[in-house]
Amino acid sequence: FIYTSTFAATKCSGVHGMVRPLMTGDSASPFSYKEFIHFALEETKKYTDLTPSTLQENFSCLASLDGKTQLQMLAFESPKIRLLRSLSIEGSDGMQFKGTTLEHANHVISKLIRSQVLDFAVFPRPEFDLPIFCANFFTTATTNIVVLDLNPLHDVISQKDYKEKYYKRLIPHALDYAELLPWGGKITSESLKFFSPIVIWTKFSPCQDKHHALYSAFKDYLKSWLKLMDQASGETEIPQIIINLEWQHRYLTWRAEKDPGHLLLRRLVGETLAKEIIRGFLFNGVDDMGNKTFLDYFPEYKCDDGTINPKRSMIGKSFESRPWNARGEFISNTSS
Ligand code: BLA
Repeated sequence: FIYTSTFAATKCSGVHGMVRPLMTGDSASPFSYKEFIHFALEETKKYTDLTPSTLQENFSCLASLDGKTQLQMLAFESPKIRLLRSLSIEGSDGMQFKGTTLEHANHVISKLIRSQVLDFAVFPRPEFDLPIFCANFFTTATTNIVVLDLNPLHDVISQKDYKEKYYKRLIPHALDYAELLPWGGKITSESLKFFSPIVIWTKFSPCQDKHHALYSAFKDYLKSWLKLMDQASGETEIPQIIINLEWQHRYLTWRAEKDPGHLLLRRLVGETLAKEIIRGFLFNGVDDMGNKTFLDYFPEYKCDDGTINPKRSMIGKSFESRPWNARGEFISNTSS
């Protein structure tokens, strides 16, 4: 349905379901996330048959309003995977954004020289309480912002059995990355509840070593997720399936409303198309997996007039250092 958009973003000649080279001039880019996507698809195919999702027909490849950025979207499903989807964005020199009134947007956007974005996620079907695979990498010439995690479907702070089930064996492994990809500092406090004890949250200036470490971590985390998926047997009890469904819907609802990338996406493709990409593609399911609204799940964002507070965070940023210890225990925000 994106082609009916009133906005000027145009479809480009991407090959259906394929990752293909992007942009003129991108040969000089320091790196690309294409190899990450290629690896992810090939590795996943070792474990399961991937069928192109119907979303693939609606969303595939777009050029941004400025014509200098390309958005590439891929979507698949499998017997245990409700949706595996990827959005990658590659920008070129001189990418321009016009007409913004938001100073912050201008600040962020002014740094978007040769930017690369990867938003890669795998959502299990509701019969499974598997974590959600989540890789969000935002890269400019000067900065990398990275979140790589198996986002827990259930609360890992209060539900010890869930934490044991999926993370216990992975925790020592995750610590191996802590040196090269250290904790990225204070973070939107609400996000923490969506992260697991093995989350890699980091920021760094681009360099080959870091990029290499990130690629290794991405491969390791995806392999770990695929092994968990392989071993998982689907829930047959309806009440448990409903609980899984609701928690996945809650997660989608959070991200569809408050993900930090939305502002940039809106600047790139316009308000209407960004909304379609966010609700119809990236967080597909938000409009049909449950009836609850954002404010049902997160009432603290309710304004006096009943609207959603546009602030990303009500609590503010905290967690200066990693709030999980080496045993994967949550050590609160004592150091925040
Ligand atoms: C910044 N992205 C961030 C930050 C986090 C995340 C934690 C740091 C700012 C903060 O503290 O919130 C990522 N946050 C997540 C994820 C979850 C979460 C994955 O709660 C999951 C539950 N990032 C993208 C895409 C774009 C993008 C697709 O994934 C752009 C199209 C951009 N992320 C982006 C930008 C920033 C950012 C521009 C800096 C913006 C800012 O700090 O305001």
